[in-house]
Amino acid sequence: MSDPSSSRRGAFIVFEGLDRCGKSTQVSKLVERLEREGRKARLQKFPDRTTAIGKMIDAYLQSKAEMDDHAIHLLFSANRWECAAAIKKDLESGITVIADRYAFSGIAFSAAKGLPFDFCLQPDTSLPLPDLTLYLTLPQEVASQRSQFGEERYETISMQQATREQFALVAQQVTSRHGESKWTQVDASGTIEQVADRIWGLVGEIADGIEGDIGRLWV
Ligand code: Z5A
Ligand code: MG
Repeated sequence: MSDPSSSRRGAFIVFEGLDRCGKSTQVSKLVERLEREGRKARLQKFPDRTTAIGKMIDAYLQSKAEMDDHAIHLLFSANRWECAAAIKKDLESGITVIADRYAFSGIAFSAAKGLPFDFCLQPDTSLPLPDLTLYLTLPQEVASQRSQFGEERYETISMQQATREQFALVAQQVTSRHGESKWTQVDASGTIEQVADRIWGLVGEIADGIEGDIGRLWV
């Protein structure tokens, strides 16, 4: 465990992946495990449906409201920006922040709908840069059989396939601009415990804190 008097900041770890691959389950498991080991950790879900912007996003996702594709894309980004200062503050005070989706979902889902990739990338420029993104992968047939798949907008096989292709382009952008260590693909098949152990092995030392400043996304 890290020396509490050290000047290390908390790590920013993001979970990404297609629907029902187990992100929310694994984010909770990781936060619990870090806390059990005496480290401070906080979960940050995106979209954060509790804010005023988040409520508009929630209505859109549940098909209770319609919105222009560009407008909803910008709202997803605005929802991250309204949480950015709190994320930075926590990282600086030594808390590990674990995000359940982030800007990478924003790009992949909107680009899959047909918006230009560069337009999708721009609004999140300069947000806190994740120190590690864990991209969970699971065969579509397994994900589709999990509970509640198909209840919200985007939860169709064709949309998931298009989004998978866009996530591959997002991964290229992250690794070429920020380095190979920033994006790691994780096999999300197996039991919840097996996946959690796999993830624990990948998180490794960064859970003890990070030396150096928080980076800026795409900068
Ligand atoms: N979206 C966007 O367009 N733009 C953006 O900028 C952002 C998001 C941030 C809602 O996201 C939608 O918003 C999403 C992307 C879009 N659209 N789609 N499609 P969300 O994060 O709120 O979605 P969600 O409702 O949380 O679902 P999810 O994230 O897709 O699911 P998950 O978190 O990956 O899976 P889970 O909830 O952990 O697990 C699903 C079920 O499987 C559950 O019953 C678990 O108990 C079970 N499970 C989990 N792991 C296992 C294992 N290993 N074995 C067996 N069963 C398991
Ligand atoms: Mg989830």
